[in-house]
Amino acid sequence: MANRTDIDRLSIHEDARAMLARAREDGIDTVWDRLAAQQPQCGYCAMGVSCRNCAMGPCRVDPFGEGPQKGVCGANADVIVARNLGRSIAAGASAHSDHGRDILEVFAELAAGETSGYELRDVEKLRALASEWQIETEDREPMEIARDLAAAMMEDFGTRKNRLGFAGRVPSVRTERWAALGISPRGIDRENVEMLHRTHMGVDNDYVNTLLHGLRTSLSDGWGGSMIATELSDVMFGTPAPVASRVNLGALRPECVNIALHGHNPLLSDVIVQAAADPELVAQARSLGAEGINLVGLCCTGNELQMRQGVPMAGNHLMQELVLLTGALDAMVVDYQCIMPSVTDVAKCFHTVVISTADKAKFTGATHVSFDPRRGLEIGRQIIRLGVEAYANRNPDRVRIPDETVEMMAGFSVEAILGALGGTPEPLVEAIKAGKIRGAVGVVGCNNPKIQQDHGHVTLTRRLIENDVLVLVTGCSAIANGKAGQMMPASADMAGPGLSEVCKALGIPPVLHMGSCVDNTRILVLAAALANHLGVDISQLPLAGAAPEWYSEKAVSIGTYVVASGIFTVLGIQPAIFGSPAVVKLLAEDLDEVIGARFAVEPDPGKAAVLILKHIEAKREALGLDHHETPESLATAA
Ligand code: XCC
Ligand code: SF4
Repeated sequence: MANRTDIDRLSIHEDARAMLARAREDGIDTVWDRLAAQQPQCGYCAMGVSCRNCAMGPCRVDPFGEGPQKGVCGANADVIVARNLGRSIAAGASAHSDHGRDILEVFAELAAGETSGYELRDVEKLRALASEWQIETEDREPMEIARDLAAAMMEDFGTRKNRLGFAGRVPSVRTERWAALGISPRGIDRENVEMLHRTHMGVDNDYVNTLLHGLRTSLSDGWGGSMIATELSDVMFGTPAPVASRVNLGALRPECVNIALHGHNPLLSDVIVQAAADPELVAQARSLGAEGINLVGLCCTGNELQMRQGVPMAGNHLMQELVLLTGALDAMVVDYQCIMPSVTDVAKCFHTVVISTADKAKFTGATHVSFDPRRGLEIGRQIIRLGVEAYANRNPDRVRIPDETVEMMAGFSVEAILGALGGTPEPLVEAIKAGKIRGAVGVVGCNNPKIQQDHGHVTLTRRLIENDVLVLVTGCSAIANGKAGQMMPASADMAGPGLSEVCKALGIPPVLHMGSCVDNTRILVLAAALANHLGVDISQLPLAGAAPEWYSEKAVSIGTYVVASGIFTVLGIQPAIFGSPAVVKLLAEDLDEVIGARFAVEPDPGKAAVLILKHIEAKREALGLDHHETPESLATAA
């Protein structure tokens, strides 16, 4: 087995450490061992200067200027780095948008009356979306409206309108800027396909042009595919409202059948929640000696369920192997994205069944139950039954559940936030103007074993709220902050005096859970609403984004659409671009002039907080609001 570093350095959390110790005892490999086994990782790839886009290659450019400076085709470091980054954006945007399409297809089938287990839970939102999409709503049945809305949204994927249906949400200054740069997204599928085309050998050989299209590709995700995923999920599964829930491995219950729902798409997991309440299945679990059926979430499927139904959360990305090591998980049900192929290997060391459900995401060693929305409930029951049967094989002597759970609050959709504010953004705007809240920052994204698990998320968030910055979280960052106890109304005590006062008056936490990774669109919608309310561009607002521990291509797409939407974004992990100083300069400096925002990279979360606070104060100054001098380093209260 590979060398292990000291366990405490791998995660900030006790539950993770306890399971890492068990993995060591039992000789079970985890993501950290495999990272160690990969050292040293390829320096060319890390700098983005390797290319295998064609069979004249693979090629690499020597970033130190001694070896070759061009690939066989003649591509230099700038072209190679830009092409690689462009493909990453397209892969991430495709993942989100294909998730959006899957939701849309089931929504269309629901509207056609062909599904089982689905309903229109938020008809008010359906009507609002339909009017936004210019669909007649008066005197019409919800199902009829849904049919037309589905058809209109389908158009956005393979559109010939050359405009996205949600484009009306974007402040006009921003749409004009996009148009001037030639990066207005025309269609969801189109931009991704065009990126693959452009990055084929011998097409787009101008790195600036490639990267501008990268912005457009990401916008087709943020204002297109992901936004459709979020909005239709709300219509079908309910728009989230504040809900109390719990988090960490203690969410598993030794006396119950434990089933984890892992991945990103709520289509099946929502039905599984319904199926788990089936009295017949509960009786079956009891007949085997269990007290009941306990569902827990992982990653973003977990976020979707926690936001809407308060389902407790077992953990984020780096917990997916460790949850198996409790010996108490009977089934792990997976849909797609961020599910490590290793889960079936770890599951084999225990009695746990891994059940894959998406035909596009199969796993060797898993039991596949093909998802079909027409038989949703029946399939949901079948999956729960597999979990109950696996419980019979559990060895109680091997069960080790490490921790008491921590309480957290979820469910802050834009609707819920505006609701807490009394229906308009005005009180938030006033609090920002008065300086009680300096600004707002989206801290989002993944875990990456290159960073101590959750240290980046938790530390950056803490420094920001201490300095009166409201933090909005999604994805794995939400779970990290929940586990750290920063997401209850009482956590207002951790915040600076201004933010604390506002949170206490409203009864909200200083760190608001806005959902899954596709739900980063909720942050865009909120930012656009604030900008529109003030009659300014998004880029003028005291906002920022951060992805302190990102790993995935989806995170690359998210970071890019956030910047392209006018929001400064700090990454905690270096993207593979440093082999091209020109690309770095473009993304970290020149973009500011053309798009009003740029990227920065800062692995130290304390320093990242300083960068962000300086940015926020500069935006405040430009808006004519009071502004502070930000110290070069922040006192650390925690
Ligand atoms: Fe995946 Fe969404 Fe990243 Fe977490 S945050 S590791 S993408 S689960 Ni989106
Ligand atoms: Fe090499 Fe060019 Fe082919 Fe890439 S596209 S592998 S740089 S020849």
